[in-house]
Amino acid sequence: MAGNRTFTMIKPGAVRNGHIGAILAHINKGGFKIVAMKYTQLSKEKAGEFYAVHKERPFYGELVDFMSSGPIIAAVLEKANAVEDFRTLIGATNPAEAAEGTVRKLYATSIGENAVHGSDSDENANIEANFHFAGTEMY
Ligand code: 3AN
Repeated sequence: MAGNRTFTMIKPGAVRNGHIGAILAHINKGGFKIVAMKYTQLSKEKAGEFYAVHKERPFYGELVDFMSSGPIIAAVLEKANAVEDFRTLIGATNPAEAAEGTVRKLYATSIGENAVHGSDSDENANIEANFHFAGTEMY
């Protein structure tokens, strides 16, 4: 059965470009409830740990530098079928290929700086939520 929670980050580029409010509104309009949220900055070490699955990819260094380059919004979202529905809401990894009206189409500038993160499975959603939040910080 599909889970009802996913994890997201509004990435440093979208924060720098002033899109926090618009992206949160988009998330709410999409029917997601925010059950945890913080405004924080990842250290290089923490960003490296979060994206460890991509360690062998050529863009890993760039990704870690970017994700630690400024503050982010980290949040846990709740909705039926959360992981899949949120990935539909944000659109393809590459904003050039993202569907009209998706968060990445509207607010991302490139594949590397693609505005938001969205978990790719229920298992990873749980791991990623616990990476950023204590159980007592999720409501
Ligand atoms: P998604 O975030 O859509 O699940 P992943 O898991 O393939 O995509 O990639 C994780 C992150 O790595 C992306 N959000 C993006 O910032 C970065 N990334 C993925 N592919 C590339 C690429 N070809 N060049 C630069 N950065 C990339």
